[in-house]
Amino acid sequence: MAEERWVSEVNAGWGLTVKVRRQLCDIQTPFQHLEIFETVNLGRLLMLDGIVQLTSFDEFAYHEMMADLPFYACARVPERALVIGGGDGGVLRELGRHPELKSLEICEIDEAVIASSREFLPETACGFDDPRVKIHVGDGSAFIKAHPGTYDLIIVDSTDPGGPGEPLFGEPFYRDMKNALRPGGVIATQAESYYLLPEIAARVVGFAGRIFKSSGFAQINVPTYPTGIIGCCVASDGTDVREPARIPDPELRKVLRYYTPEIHRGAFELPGFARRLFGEAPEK
Ligand code: SPD
Repeated sequence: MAEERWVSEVNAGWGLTVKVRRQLCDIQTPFQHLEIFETVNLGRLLMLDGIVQLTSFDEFAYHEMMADLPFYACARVPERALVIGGGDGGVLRELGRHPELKSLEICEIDEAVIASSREFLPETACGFDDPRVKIHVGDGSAFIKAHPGTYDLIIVDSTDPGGPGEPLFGEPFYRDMKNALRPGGVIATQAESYYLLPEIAARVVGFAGRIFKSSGFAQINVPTYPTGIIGCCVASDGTDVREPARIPDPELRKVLRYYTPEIHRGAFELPGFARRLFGEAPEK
């Protein structure tokens, strides 16, 4: 009988451990350690530098919310979307459900994430098969500076700070994203867990609050991220991001597994301590 193996993400004093059957990929790229496993109960698992990026079991929750919170918050129908990071293709797959989008660009720093995801995570990486997708390999923070006034949606599907995603957690990058939006455009960024990394969550929510007219932290339930939740910071100058401006049509509602207009509104409703962390008014 094959020997049982368990792999763990150890992060900020927490551990999240998953039983795996075999390792499919184990490479050191120029940027990070990339591993893909076949798990016993959760499908495939992608780790970068020992941090869980996705499992087949629950990646839909994160990817639908990262794509559809900004898509439906955008007051005018978005036509041009940019994903920064997101080399597994999951956010692209979700954006691809929207025929209204005329172009889907991605700027991913690590080509190996795209190649390995296409090879070992086809159900997620199918996002790359959409003919509207244009791939740029490079540094997202430099890319955004070079494209003022270009995008209706900018979605930052980054790793945690400390690795190649570090510049994506700085205030200058948030200002550059604002400049890269078309009027009324919306950004959505990976904003960490208020339980696991509260300082980082508060930092990005603070940038967004200072730079954009409307912003908020939306929580997403993802059981295979330590603490079981992760945040999406949504911000815009053109709309109240907490309120969907449009809703999915009935056919799409049957396909989506996590996003609903009710979840859109509800995701911004936070527990009292998190509201205080983010400087929101305390409960009356
Ligand atoms: N703490 C882990 C955060 C990972 C966010 N990126 C996930 C990539 C999935 N497309």
